[in-house]
Amino acid sequence: MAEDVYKADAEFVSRAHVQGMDCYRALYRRAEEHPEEFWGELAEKELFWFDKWSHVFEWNPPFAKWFVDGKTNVSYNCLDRHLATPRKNKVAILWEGEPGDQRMISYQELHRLVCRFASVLMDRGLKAGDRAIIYMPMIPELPVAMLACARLGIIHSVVFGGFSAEALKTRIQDLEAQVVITADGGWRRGREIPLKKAVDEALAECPTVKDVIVYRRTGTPVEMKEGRDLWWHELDQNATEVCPAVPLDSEHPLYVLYTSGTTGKPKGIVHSTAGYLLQTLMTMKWVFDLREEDTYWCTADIGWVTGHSYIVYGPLAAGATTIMYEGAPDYPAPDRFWRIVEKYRVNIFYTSPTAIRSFIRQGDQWPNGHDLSSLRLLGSVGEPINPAAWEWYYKVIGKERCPIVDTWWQTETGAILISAMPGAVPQKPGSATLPLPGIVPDVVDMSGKPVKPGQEGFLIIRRPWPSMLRTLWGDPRRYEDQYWRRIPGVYLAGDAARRDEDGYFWILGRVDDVMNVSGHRLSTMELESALVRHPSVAEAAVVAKPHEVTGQAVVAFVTLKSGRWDHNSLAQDLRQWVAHEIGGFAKPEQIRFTESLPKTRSGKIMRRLLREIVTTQTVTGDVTTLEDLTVVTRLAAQHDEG
Ligand code: 7RM
Repeated sequence: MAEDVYKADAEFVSRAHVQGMDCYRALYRRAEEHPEEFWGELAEKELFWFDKWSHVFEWNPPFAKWFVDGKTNVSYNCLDRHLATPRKNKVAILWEGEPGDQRMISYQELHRLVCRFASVLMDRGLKAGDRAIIYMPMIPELPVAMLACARLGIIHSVVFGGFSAEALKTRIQDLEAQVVITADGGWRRGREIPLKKAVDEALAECPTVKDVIVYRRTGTPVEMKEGRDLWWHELDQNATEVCPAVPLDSEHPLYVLYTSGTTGKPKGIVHSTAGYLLQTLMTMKWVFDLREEDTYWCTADIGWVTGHSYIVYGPLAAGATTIMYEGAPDYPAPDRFWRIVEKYRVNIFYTSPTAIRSFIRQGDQWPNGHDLSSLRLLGSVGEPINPAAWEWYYKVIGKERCPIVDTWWQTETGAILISAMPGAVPQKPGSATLPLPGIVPDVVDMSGKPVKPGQEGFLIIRRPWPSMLRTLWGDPRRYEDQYWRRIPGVYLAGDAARRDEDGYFWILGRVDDVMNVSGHRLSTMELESALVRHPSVAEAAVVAKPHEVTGQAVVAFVTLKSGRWDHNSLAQDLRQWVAHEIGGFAKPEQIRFTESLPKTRSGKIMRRLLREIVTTQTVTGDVTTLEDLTVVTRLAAQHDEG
């Protein structure tokens, strides 16, 4: 089968960090044969250390330690060490608010802001090991808060601003946070997201929280609770600018990020200090081929892992200029992203397949109306990118000049693990291509045996890597069960994949009860348990159906408690309910009421059948259909698997 293969041109290759396949192979081989030397040399060369480690790594499966006994600090590496270099006055964060306001913050200035805020946190009695929840819009004070926490060793957990008060509450409770850092609100499509209001609602049942620090972004009046709520700008008046970074153990937890798993309860992914820092930094060079003069833009929200690793920690550790945009891609018009690319002469642009597909839908006139000639490299993340979207991205955005890096990774992996190095590895549309140095993935069957090229199987990683998750917050058992037990001794990613004759990886999507809508992870169980908490609902079964733009869309099958219900208004209520319980982004596209759900004799809902129904039967638009599933139920009973 002839496949399209794309290679970077000679000019790109001649200036790339890694030039040509031989270079890639040599690097990969060295990492595979001598992992300790490989990572040890990089850690020594690329990071600042207060105290050097005693050995590179320790592996007590499934628990890994990297750069054991070393002392470093992520905030120091992202800020202080640049101040003695020409980066001192380089723009670190280039920010644009949705209304069009703009800030350019140099490394020196960012350092100052971070020190001031860290001194505020210290004054409030917070110290290494304490926990902070950060619930903020996409404004510079969000990375300032993250870096201030990192400076003192306060473990932070950023909660995406699209999550509801309810979702925020469960995260605060699970983390037993002492402080919540938030803002009055943020802008999205011209409307205000009332963050402080959600915090007030969440905190009714969060006894551990002593302080709420509120940054004024929108200026809308908010209620301030006496003895609990404090204005950022008032605290800042007593801040000091001398607030040294605390030397922290390599393994000190940097942050916890909650992500959807296969149960109703989100998992708190715990990331470390040194290993995480090193691998996010290295991938900035290997994958994004970062140069000193680049303007780099990752369009993710910092509330997701992509924003943590590739807006904040990776780029700042690398001394990059990282763009941060507050609002929606289509506000005030569908060319907002291209306006930003043109205005700031963006060189590296990293976005999601969902965004690309929605650009395709809006029409080529929007990008074509702007000068995109500054772009040198394009990236994709979050979901499989279909070849048609890849080709469009390549032609219409990259003008057939820019390599595309399709980057496979997860909240759990911390950094990109499978991706082309653009000056070395030829790209095939739809494939994440080859593993990065130090990463040993494979595709295996249920028993852990590698499958033949071209065959579908489970994606696994054979060896630990520096930025891998260390555990699940408060639940080391679940960590072991989820990732290391089902196929003993290897990391189970939860994705299906195949590998072609050239060793290229093709990621096919999740194999567990995790859905991927617009690159956002959603759990089947989490949605179902939210739905059954509604007083009208008896049972709910949630499945994903393919969607042209968002990759997948949520369809909820619902059986009701006895009573008389108006299905149309109830469907609206239930969508609202999900927004309340989880967040607006999780609203099912369709709610289908049914008399019964197909089940096995042991009572397990057969989601596979429901998936078949939603993929094979075309249902137009947002209509709610009443459907009798008794036929399917009978069928299911015959094919009982339970
Ligand atoms: C970074 C991020 C992880 C899941 C993962 C995959 C899917 C991510 C790609 C991809 C195909 C890609 N973290 N995924 N990147 N699938 N090609 N390049 O997205 O934790 O939110 O999601 O996303 O299913 O398991 S995440």
